[in-house]
Amino acid sequence: MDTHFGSVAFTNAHVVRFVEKYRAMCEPGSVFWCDGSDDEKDHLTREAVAQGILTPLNPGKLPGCHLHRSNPSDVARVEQCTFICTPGREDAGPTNNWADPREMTAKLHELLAGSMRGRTMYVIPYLMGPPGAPLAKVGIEITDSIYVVLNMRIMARMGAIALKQLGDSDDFNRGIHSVLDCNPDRRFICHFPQTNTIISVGSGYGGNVLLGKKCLALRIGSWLGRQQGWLAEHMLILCVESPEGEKTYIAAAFPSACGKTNFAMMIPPAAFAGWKVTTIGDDIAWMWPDADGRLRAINPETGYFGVAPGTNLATNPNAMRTIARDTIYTNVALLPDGDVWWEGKDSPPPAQATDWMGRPWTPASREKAAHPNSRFTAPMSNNPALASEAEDPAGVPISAIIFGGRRATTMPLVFQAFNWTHGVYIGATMGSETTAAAAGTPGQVRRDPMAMLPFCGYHMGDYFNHWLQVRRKLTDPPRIFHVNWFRKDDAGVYLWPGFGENFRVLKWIVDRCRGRGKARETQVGWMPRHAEFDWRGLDFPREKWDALNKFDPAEWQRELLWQDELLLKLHDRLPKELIFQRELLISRL
Ligand code: GTP
Ligand code: SPV
Ligand code: MN
Repeated sequence: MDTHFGSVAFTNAHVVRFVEKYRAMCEPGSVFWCDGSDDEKDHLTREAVAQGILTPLNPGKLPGCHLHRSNPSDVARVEQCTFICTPGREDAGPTNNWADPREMTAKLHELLAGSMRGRTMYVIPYLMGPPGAPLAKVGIEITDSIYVVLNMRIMARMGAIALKQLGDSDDFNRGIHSVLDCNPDRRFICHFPQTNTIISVGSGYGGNVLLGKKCLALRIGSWLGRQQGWLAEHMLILCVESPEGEKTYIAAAFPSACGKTNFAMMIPPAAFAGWKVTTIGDDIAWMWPDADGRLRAINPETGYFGVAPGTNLATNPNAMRTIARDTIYTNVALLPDGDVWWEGKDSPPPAQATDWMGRPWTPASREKAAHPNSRFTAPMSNNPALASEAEDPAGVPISAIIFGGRRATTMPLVFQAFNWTHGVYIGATMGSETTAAAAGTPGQVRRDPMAMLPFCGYHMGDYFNHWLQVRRKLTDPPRIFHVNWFRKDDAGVYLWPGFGENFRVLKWIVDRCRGRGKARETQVGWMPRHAEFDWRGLDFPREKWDALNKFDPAEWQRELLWQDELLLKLHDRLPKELIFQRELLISRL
């Protein structure tokens, strides 16, 4: 039995053939062809509520919002279950899990056989990127999860708009997803770049199953980008507008749960009257050299799948407004009045709540009320600071690229690379503490090159080389910077206030790009002096600044040895430019 909601016809023969193949394999009770309409959303939302997948929240406080509780064993990306399936192991490189495409396909098809009996198979056509953008891409995701359908319609342009862009073409990403029985032992997220196919089984969590996001936009995207001369990056995109109306576009790569959404939505401190920051994207950037030799960027997504803990009216007021309606909350705590709560939402904690696993919770409880990786899914159109450029198929010209990690020691607040090659080295050797966004122990410093360690769909050495090659097509390359909001003092307290105050760093970066900002040359790059920062409205003592930017030779020595671990792993495909950069850094140190 088939359900077609609106009037959208699935006439593309390649799509029909693809769906029939998996209908025969998965044997669903019915097939639901999604058109992306509001009627369809209402119908599916009612169905999800009836099945207990979503809980409606207080309609007075949070209109159109719902809570979802995931399986407690399925709360984050699982890097150990994520595979790149290329004919040769070396094409995936030593930083990815690899599997033989034929063997993995056989194993997955066996798991999928009969997996949807008595259930509905949803067919989701979606478009990544504004319609008409040169890099815009169509995907068809088959899934047996209503939660996936309802999230996908927030995160991507779904339904008729995607089918229109596709026309009769065979050029679409084929995505197959089944939750199966949500058993971690049968959890595989597999990418087949040669056939532009993704198969994900055994999970219902965001990055594992919203296949347009990390799987297509980054892993397959980076693979396509290398072939076609563009970059698919784990980056936010924002616009800084001066009181005079001068606009500067900036992209920034911070690892998962290290501050992209917050930086992309920041509000400048009150003293910077007339300055504005607007959001183009909060997680993914597709960037290409344009005919004028500038790097242009689009955000392929339409929503924010953001970290809830730590989000509040002081840290991120734009996010709080964005998630006040039409939002799906996953694994947050529920209050008796149908409101939601998480650690760091506001103080004091509620007297009682239901925790993310559905158990009674009070402030005396030892465990957290919300999962540390609890998330909101909200449409970007809710964002009061959404940039009009977010829908522009021509994208925006990028003036600066910022890399940043979560580092309690060693790394200063901000420094600028001497040039593009040095900037690529800084991005390639970046380190950051692990977070709750991926399964595993949080708080361990690891190398996370360009925040792409879990997302690069091919050999990291080739990826660095691709970055160096892109430079050749740029006559006006973006300046490259490194930031760290997370340095701590000896008592473990953050030295930098962060959030909106990060605007001071942003303004220094804009001024550097515009040839106005001052800096001194250091061993690691160009750094601002205390006097060269715009401190209006903030008294930030000189001693604290010195601690924040302290250069510790012993720490840098350890840093270099850490970097070597990665560089050695990649040695047979490591561009020689990066080896020279390492030597230059050592001689400066
Ligand atoms: P992904 O969605 O996983 O890619 O994460 P993200 O990079 O978008 O990170 P996000 O902005 O959601 O921030 C993650 C966590 O870091 C949240 O708990 C934030 O409150 C916290 N955070 C963000 N910016 C800052 C900052 O400037 N200083 C401090 N101390 N914490 C921050
Ligand atoms: C990340 O982990 O970087 C995220 C969340 O943005 S997920 O979509 O799960 O990848
Ligand atoms: Mn991310």
